[in-house]
Amino acid sequence: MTTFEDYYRELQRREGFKDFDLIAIWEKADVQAVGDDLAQAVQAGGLKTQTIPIRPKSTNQSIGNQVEQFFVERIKDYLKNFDLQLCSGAGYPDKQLSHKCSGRKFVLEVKATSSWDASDTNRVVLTSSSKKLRTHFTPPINHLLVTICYSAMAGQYRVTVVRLDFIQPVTDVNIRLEASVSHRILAAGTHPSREI
Ligand SMILES: [Ca+2]
Repeated sequence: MTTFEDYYRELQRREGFKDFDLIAIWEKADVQAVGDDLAQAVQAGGLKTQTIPIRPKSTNQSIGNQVEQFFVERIKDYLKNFDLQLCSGAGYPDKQLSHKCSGRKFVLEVKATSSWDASDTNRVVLTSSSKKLRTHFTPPINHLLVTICYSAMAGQYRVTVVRLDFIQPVTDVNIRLEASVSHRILAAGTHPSREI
């Protein structure tokens, strides 16, 4: 296993960028402030009691997306000290939290899952590029992963648990190198090709 900090160092080396400080240590006061505001908003917005509207015949992936969208849209109205915003463009992170007073921005990635299982080894992909971090954020950059757990009882979907992970530089991550091609790369390639 690698730490998140080591991953970013290696990633930037591969991307050809100078070492930019992409992950900072969470200060205790920020962990408290962010956690408290999210907790009171979950409570005030009734996020664990509301029924989540899910379109009939949705796939599991689509249900997860609808849960996430419901949660994000609703909690926005109840946060007192932070603004939850989309982080525009594809890739990590999908959201950001802005502190209303200072304007300080926190990286926020939201995932929805049907249950929290401490023995589950399925991959939860965070990032494969530093582009958005470098263009949207300035150090110190704190990363928050919000996992929304939901369940369906008699066809009614509800949020059961909202788990916050304040990711630190020393947090362990798995790295998987991937190779990909594009039509453009293939078209420009010198390997034999043939169209039939
Ligand atoms: Ca997401």
